[in-house]
Amino acid sequence: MVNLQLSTYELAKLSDVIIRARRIVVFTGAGVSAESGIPTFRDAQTGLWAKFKAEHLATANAFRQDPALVWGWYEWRRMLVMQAQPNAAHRSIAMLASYVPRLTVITQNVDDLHERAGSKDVIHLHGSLFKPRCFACARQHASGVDIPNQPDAGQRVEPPRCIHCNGRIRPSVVWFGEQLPAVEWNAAMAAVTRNACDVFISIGTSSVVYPAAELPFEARSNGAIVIQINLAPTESDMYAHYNLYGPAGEILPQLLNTAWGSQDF
Ligand code: BV8
Ligand code: ZN
Repeated sequence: MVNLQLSTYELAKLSDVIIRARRIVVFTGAGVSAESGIPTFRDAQTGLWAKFKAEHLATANAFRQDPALVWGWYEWRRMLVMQAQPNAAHRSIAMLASYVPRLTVITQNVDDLHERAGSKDVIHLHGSLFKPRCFACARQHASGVDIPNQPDAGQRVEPPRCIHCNGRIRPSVVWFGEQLPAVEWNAAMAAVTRNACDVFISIGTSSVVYPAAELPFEARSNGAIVIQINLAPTESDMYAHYNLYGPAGEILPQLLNTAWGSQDF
């Protein structure tokens, strides 16, 4: 049992808020996949990338300058995800859908662990590792389901070429300086504004990347009770009514089991 750092009274109050909620939004970042063995975005990069900051690799310019370096990094990450399993946090989020009338899952992550845990209609604000497309003509590329050729951390891998225009294939993620996909962003904002959300649970994000990091603030200003579950304090602490510090794979199941008096999560 992990210490939820709440008094008995606070835990009872929070449990009541959760079980009364009709519309819950769960918003996740890289920390929700950490217990599946996926390095978080700002953890020190390993191998060749140790001397790079993720922010500098996750850009169109980095890809233009050195496509093999960037494509190798994404193939290494895709391989890690394909070898990983969803963890207790992903599974609890998927299970939560059968406990509330409306659950919306919004993620900044480019992995598919929410889907593999059973979550449906996940809103990916920053794209996916699994739908590569042509950098030149934007047509989708067939691959993305093959096992990468086992790139080691730091291996450069030449990106494949587009069969239509011979342009280089890129990951279908949103790089820094690129617009978020309008459909996904509008769906995320619709889920937290105009009093659409009773409870907003932010899990495993440092809340430094915009505009995604606006969501906890939007939810709170639209009347939601905001719960943050994170290993450490973040930029969103001030927007949360409850800050629960610790591993998501322990905190979230315990919080939901306490709320529903169950052992299902
Ligand atoms: C854009 C995909 C318009 C690629 C990513 C204000 C408004 C608009 C834009 C900006 C703005 N200010 C600055 C900007 C620019 C920029 C930005 O936000 N920069 C930051 C660095 C300041 N934003 C953009 O460029 C966005 N585009 O706004 O378009 C525009 C257009 C042109 C010019 C200007 C504006 C695009 C942003 C999307 C970038 N792409 N990912 C890829 O994945 O490779 S973002 C990247 O960061 C990942 O998606 C990641 O998910 C995301 C956020 O990081 P986190 O998920 O929070 O991960 P992190 O490692 O930081 O934290 C993990 C947390 O988990 C930690 O707190 C840790 O303590 C915790 N944790 C760890 N283990 C556990 C745990 N918690 C619980 N349990 C555990 N076990
Ligand atoms: Zn093309």
